[in-house]
Amino acid sequence: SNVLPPHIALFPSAGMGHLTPFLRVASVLLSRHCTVTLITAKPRVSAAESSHISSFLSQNPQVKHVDFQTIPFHHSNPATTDDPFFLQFDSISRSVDLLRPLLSASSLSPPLSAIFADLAVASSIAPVAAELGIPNYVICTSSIKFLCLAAYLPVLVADPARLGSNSTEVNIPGLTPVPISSIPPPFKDPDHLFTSTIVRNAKALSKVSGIIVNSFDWLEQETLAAVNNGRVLNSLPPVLPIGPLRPYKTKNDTGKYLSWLDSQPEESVVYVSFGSRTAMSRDQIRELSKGLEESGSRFLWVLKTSKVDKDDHKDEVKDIVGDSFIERTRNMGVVVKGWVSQEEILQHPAIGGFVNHCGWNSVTEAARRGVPMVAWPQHGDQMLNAEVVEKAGLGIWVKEWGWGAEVLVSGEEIGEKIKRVMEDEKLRVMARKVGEEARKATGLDGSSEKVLMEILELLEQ
Ligand code: BUP
Repeated sequence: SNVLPPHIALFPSAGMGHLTPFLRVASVLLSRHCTVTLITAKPRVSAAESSHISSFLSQNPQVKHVDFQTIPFHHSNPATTDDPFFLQFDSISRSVDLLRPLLSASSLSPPLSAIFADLAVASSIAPVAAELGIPNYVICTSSIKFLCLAAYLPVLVADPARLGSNSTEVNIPGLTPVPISSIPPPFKDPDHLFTSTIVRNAKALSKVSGIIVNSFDWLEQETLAAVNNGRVLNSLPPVLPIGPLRPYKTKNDTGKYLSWLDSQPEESVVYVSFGSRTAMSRDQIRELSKGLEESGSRFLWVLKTSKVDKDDHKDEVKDIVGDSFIERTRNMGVVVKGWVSQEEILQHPAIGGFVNHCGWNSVTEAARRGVPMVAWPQHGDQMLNAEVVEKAGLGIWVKEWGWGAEVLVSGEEIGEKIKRVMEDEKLRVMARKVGEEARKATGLDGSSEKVLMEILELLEQ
């Protein structure tokens, strides 16, 4: 027969944690000969998003690009957040009507076989896709565990006592109870923009053809089985794990830290980063620097002092951590500011441990290499992700450290945990096993590879 590979439109929302997995999916689809249209919203929140979109498009000139201007955020109620990423989720959702003409069969050739849209914009794109007669999938950029909480959130907010101060845990059918302390704090306020965004989009999930996730069967086996057996909510479409997604090819990184890594012994360096959206307090930065020094380990530390990278130019590294720290640790570590190639760093043989906030992309990158982590959730979905990390044996999570901004963790404790992750052979072996399972999942006949093939076969034209 005369089948054509599908033409798929990818529609990420704001932030590198969302854009990155979408570009990875784009690159997988291109390698399977699909036609890809990338939908992006202007203005972009961070400089990193702008530069990654441009370089991806220039490296993959066959990708069609639909760039649309969003209507600026306007809320009639007093704003419940000033987080620019949450505000942008909302602006994008409110502007999706502008996409209708751009996605119709008369504008895109060949016509679209499917739209893969971010969970944060699912409810707004669903009616557009339905009207145009295009199958609609959601890509969830977090863990399956968090997806389940998000899907069930409409039920929880309808009964405020369940997330109230008297509850100790939250019961979601089919899942092990979630401690109330792990629930993203905004979820306790139904009016918070993050909560209302998730609730609105969760309600649209029953209308989509499937929910694609950057996870793999082995990593979240019980959760995946529960959700796909209809135990969480029987209205949910299939959850389709195709991860851990491989990085896409980028320009060669020329960061000096890579040549420094080249000269370090195998598995001797702890890599420290808290993702693209966490601004750590100066006090916590000071304790972290003590911890690194006390651990006695070599380190590569990516420092961030503002939520959006555009605001992050003011202080130099030495102004933040102090000249004397740099001097004392001259032979032990490197502190950098600005964007690094995290995937490349995590794949480097010199890296032996990872102190991280458990943004889901970071977790999947650590899983691919089997690098043991110190999980230190900062906000949002990260405690649920940390639970996955702990359960899989990919690392340790000190629950008493709480949410990043709420507890000041001492240098001594940090040092102790880093030492453990770098020296505990049992942890290393368990993390390595995660790496093996990750490679199996995406290899020939692997669970994720099979799911991907099934999706593509369904969408062939
Ligand atoms: Br910062 C930084 N280099 O310097 P997460 C991040 N990354 O490659 P987040 C770099 O961005 P959300 C840097 O490898 C990962 O793929 C990193 O996503 C990459 O966390 C991505 O780990 C960051 O999910 O996003 O940024 O907090 O809050 O949406 O989870």
